[in-house]
Amino acid sequence: MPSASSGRPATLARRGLRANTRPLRRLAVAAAAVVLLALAGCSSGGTTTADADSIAVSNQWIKAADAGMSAAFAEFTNRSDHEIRIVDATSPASARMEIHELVSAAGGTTMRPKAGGLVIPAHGSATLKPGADHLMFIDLKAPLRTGANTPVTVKYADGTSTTFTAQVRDFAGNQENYSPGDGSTPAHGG
Ligand SMILES: [Cu+2]
Repeated sequence: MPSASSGRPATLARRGLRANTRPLRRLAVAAAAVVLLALAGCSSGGTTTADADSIAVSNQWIKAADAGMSAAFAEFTNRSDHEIRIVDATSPASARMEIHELVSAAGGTTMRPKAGGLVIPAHGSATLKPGADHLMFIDLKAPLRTGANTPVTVKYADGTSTTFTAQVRDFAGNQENYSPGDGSTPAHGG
């Protein structure tokens, strides 16, 4: 009954769709959904490639230690076109790990947690080495013996992570940074 629904402008449109245009409309809706999915896929692919997929780890090794603290070193190469940050590290070898940097202080060089984590520049690399940035093992659960292999996991700002295995090596240099003799915990800075 046209009179019953004459007050609603939508009636005409609805009636029109009721004919043979309905399959077309359904097709249009499906097509729009596909376009939206494509757009979503496009934008996520272009801007949020997992950090872990953009980082390569090389030259990794760990300083041998009997107890307490030690350090892991490595080179992280970023093949993406955006900066990537390592914000955390863990290993079964120690209770926890910290990302450290060295700073000059009144009493000499000391180390402290690196604010904001370790930045790996776009199309660049970050090198962790004795006397510079490093991943610190805190409270070793067992001695790190020369030749053993220990896994280390680094977590990126986007929540993805990379686990690499590093070999324990003897290293006599740069003992001053975390020598147990000079009150390592206070110097450590937390
Ligand atoms: Cu340290």
